[in-house]
Amino acid sequence: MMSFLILNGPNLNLLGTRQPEVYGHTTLQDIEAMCHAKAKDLGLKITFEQSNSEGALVDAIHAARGAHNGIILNAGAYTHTSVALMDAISSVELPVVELHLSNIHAREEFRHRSYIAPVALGIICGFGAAGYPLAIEALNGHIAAPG
Ligand code: CA2
Repeated sequence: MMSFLILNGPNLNLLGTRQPEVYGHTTLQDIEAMCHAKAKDLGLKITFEQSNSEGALVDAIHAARGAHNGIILNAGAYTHTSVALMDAISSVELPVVELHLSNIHAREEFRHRSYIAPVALGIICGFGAAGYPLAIEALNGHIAAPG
């Protein structure tokens, strides 16, 4: 069975509890349930993780090699700063979908830069929590019919 790692970065554990005007009312637990429902529909297995620590995210990306067929990554603020995450993605040679709840290009200038984008298969942003099932579909479609 195909298996995807859905990896969430810093502060995303706070979703639904603060700044609902930016990030909505949906909690990360709600999003995890949405992802499991979509995975069941498509006959996939998913592992859903969150960490506030850059090193733990690097470790999770390394561990995905041989364990998962692809990664969906919302790296949070590390998206805009982390050469370490970019290098980890390059090293594992797995397809990675970069995901954001908000449209990072419609926000502050410092969010326009992504260290993940150059090593990602594609990017989904601006669709809120609905972006997660969209990313699962996109990754599944890419692996079924690459190119
Ligand atoms: O839009 C996204 O998904 C982001 O990855 C979210 C990050 C932000 O730094 C990126 O630029 C875009 C921030 C996640 C913080 O989530 C919070 C949730 C509730 C309250 C405060 C922060």
